[in-house]
Amino acid sequence: MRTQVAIIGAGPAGLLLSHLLHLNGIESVVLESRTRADIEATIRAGVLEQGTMDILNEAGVGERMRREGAVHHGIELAFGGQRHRIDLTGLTGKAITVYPQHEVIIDLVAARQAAGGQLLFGVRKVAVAGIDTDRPVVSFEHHDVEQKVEADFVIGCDGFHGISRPLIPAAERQVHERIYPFGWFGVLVEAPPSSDELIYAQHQRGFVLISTRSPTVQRLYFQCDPHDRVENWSDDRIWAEFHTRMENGDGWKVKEGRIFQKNIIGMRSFVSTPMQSGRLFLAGDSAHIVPPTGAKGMNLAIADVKLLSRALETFYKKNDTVLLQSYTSDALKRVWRAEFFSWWMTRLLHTFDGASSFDQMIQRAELDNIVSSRALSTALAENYVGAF
Ligand code: RFL
Ligand code: PHB
Repeated sequence: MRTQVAIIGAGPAGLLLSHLLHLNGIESVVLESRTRADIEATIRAGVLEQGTMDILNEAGVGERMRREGAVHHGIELAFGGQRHRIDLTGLTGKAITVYPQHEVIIDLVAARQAAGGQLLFGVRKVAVAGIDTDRPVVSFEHHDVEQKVEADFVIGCDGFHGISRPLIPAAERQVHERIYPFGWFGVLVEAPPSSDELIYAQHQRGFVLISTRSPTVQRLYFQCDPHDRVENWSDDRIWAEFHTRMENGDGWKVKEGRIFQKNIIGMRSFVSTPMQSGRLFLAGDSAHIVPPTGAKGMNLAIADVKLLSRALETFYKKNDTVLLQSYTSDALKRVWRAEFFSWWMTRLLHTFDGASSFDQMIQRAELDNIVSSRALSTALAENYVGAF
């Protein structure tokens, strides 16, 4: 096989890149190790920035998102027994949309298939050779048959555990990382929304996030030990934790329902640079991870591939490599701002074992400052909606 761009991984980054290239007349092949059913059912992110929606709309894959996504104009911060609204739209003129990542995946797979795109599921043993030549080759097994695809470029969109990042020679690579001493226990619940807007809550027993998926399905998280096990948490124990952390006697209650999924998510901040070497480029979680507190991961993946698609288009249309050469530094500007915001939200809202009473009072003072200062609320809102 021969193609212009070989893309490893059919997450939001790989699928959208393939589609954006197609819209510019550039051919690609996407290689995904999981099945279509699997990628379309994996529950992950929920929040799309305005800029992400704009990109999906411009790419012609936003129709269902506009119809089914819920536009939110604010979020709430809860602490000290009170809830405080951050008026995202009033402060920034922008909003966010709650539309689950797996729905974005469903829309992108449908668009690729409708356009006759080459999207191979269930591939195994993906390996890459020759990224330092202008004809790299990706080999893989598909339906037990060994195959090779020769390309002009290889794009690693294969997430944090993929094979692409280690292809960048260790001597060129630098990693910046922080692993947090807590995780999130996530549940999916059949219930109506407990709140019209997302609630980010700080409590001495740990952080809680009240999010939503649809009018009938809610997504709730609470801070937990990252080494804890789902089996240790009965439904009753989970609800008791939400009630204790969220309720302050004003009558508002987290709405219970049937819990149909439970998982524990580790938290890390991670950036690997450069995001390219020779003819290999990385996009999304393969190059960087943020803790989910800032709701930035999928938005960053989409921002990366927007830059890459423009750089590849400039290469193919004008034989000009300038944007390819500056890809890492262009992408990292946004990446580091999101790393900062995600780290800051995480530090602001979580309970740290061993925090002194001074640390705890400072955390509360920072929250108080944010909700009582228009400048600080605006800074939070600008970062949250991705206003730059
Ligand atoms: P993905 O989605 O991990 O996709 C990578 C794909 O590559 C495949 N793959 C391979 N394929 C072939 N050969 C190999 N050797 C392969 N190795 C891997 C995988 O099967 C997979 O299909 O990466 P991508 O495209 O970079 O997208 C990143 C996002 O998925 C991620 O950043 C977000 O989910 C993060 N995230 C959130 N982001 C947001 O923008 N807003 C949110 O509200 C938000 N909430 C979250 C989140 C992530 C969470 N978890 C589970 C970590 C909430 C949570 C709980
Ligand atoms: C989610 O709905 O899964 C979600 C929302 C906001 C976050 C993280 C996750 O910050």
